[in-house]
Amino acid sequence: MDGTTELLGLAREIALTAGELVARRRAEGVEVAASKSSTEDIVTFADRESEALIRSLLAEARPDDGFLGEESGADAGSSGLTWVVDPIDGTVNFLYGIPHYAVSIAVVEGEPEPTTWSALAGVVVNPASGELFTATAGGGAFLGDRRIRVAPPVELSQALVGTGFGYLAEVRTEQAAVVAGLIHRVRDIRRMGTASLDLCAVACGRLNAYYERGLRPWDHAAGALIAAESGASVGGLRGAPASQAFTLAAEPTVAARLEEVLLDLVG
Ligand code: LIP
Repeated sequence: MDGTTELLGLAREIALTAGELVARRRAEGVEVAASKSSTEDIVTFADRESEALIRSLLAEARPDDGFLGEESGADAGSSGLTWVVDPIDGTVNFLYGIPHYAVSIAVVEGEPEPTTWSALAGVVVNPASGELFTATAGGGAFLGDRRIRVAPPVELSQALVGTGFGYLAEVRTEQAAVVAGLIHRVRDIRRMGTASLDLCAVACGRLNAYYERGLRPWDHAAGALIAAESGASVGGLRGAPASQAFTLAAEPTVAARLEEVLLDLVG
């Protein structure tokens, strides 16, 4: 068993354990702990509890690795590997009881910077549905035990496109203007609220494309690897890597067609 397979096994085990906790807390009722960048950008007690659990299990199993989490920040390690964690991606869906949120865990090599890291393994689990998406670098992408592939190319007018919006009203207004310029050019738009699951949706053909501006590293670390391993093109605009500036995932032909329109709309 090579190191990447072992890393995936650990990520899978910990994501499932955290997912069980998250599902339990949802059933018990969810309380907001605080707001962050805006009143809409909330963190629940379950977010914090899930990340603390993940962080402690990783520290026990891999004490020399680094950690980068949405709620508790970063610790550099000495091994050259960093675990990038979103303890509950889709927090607003989780708060409202919309069964579309995820625990996302990735392990990357190099600096914990999306534009330079090499993702080695990633896991995205939806505690509400039980769906578990996984991938290792060069090992393919899976939903459960089933290998998943990006949907075949389609004309842009037939593409079902996912996207998301930021927590600042003025940013959402700009993002909505892009959607307004795009929506008549594609089959339809889906805003499902969880970047990691949107990337996994591209990986298994439930979306033809997904794009978003403003994602944080933990939002896309695992989902981007899963999408790339499914055969999707994953990156930013103009050949840049996926980052907070822009993330676009789609079958390569669809990605090129969508990027051309997006470049006109975002400038
Ligand atoms: C969410 C992302 C989603 C984005 C939301 C939010 P969070 O992450 O997964 O794609 O549109 O605004 O950023 O905050 O729930 O971890």
